[in-house]
Amino acid sequence: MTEQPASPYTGPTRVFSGVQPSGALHLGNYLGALVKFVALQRQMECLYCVVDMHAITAWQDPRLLRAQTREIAAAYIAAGVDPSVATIFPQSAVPEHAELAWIFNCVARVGWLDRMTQFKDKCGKDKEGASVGLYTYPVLQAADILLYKATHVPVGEDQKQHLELTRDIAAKFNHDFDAPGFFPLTEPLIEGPGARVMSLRDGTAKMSKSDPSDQSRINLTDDADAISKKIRRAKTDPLPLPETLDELKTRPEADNLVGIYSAMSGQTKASVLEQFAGQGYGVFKPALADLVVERLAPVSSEMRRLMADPAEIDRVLAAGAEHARSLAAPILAATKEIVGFWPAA
Ligand code: AQP
Repeated sequence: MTEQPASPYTGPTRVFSGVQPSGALHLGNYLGALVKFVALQRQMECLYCVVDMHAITAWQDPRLLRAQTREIAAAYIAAGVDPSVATIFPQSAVPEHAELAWIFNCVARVGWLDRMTQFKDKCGKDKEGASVGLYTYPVLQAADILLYKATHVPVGEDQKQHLELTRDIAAKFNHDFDAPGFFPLTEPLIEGPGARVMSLRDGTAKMSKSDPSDQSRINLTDDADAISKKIRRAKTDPLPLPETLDELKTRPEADNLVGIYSAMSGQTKASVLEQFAGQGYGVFKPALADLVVERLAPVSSEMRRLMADPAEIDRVLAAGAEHARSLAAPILAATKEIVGFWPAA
């Protein structure tokens, strides 16, 4: 990939991130993305998108897609994103995303996309049957971010490689079109105890919406009983919890549960171990279940309340889209000017 010089970008700092409306949100999405969205909203200008154009890279029932988009917007607000402070909007309401993605399709190299591990993971053995959109998904993601010249992107660890590609596309565009500093070299914000939440059934696999087993994840819409049962049945080993972080390294399931406890309680993993070292899962799992229920119950009840008033969510999404478009349009127009395109009729 291209050598990346220090960015001469001097514009304002801005945050962009998104979640796909492709199924119920889980604890990984909550800790990897939503909690960070809330923490950042008063530090920088924030745009939080519901990326429905990404969702259709895999089949989505058109009768359900708008409701799914509303549900993600409701999850943002229920988690604490304030729509009067941060901009919440659906990606497909801002057509400039697709237009910039085309330009970036002509900047990104096939060799770069061939290295994207998420594409390989998602299409598995059926590469021939995967959509072209799934393959070029990281290019659209770069367009989502750079359409607003976003300088920071809060995401889970699984998105690290895509963010590196966004930086490569920005650097190559700036270089090829002799426009130093036109696009920023965006910084991913990944750090944090919830950056990689693993499946409850397999401590080596990411907690994921597309895992066929619902027992593998805690959904934001699960009630207290479902959460407790899933944690009680979570795969573990027969040993008590250890005293040191080193001893967790070879115990992925124990490490994951300790990590979830740490992220949900705001303590370090070391202090969680201090509290529970020597205890078996008969003690630790109920304590973890109580903590997760206590943290998620207000989020899921607020989500239910918001979903009962779709008109209000639609108002938030429409106002957000209008604002997002007002930021995107001049950046796309300047990009087209640099490329040598005709201005819009
Ligand atoms: N397990 C996870 N731990 C921490 N963060 C995670 N994220 C996803 N899974 C975890 C973060 O959630 C944000 C939104 O993700 P997305 O909706 O774009 O979908 P995804 O990354 O493809 O993850 P999913 O939810 O697991 O869906 P599938 O099953 O389709 O892969 C991102 O910031 C992501 O990093």
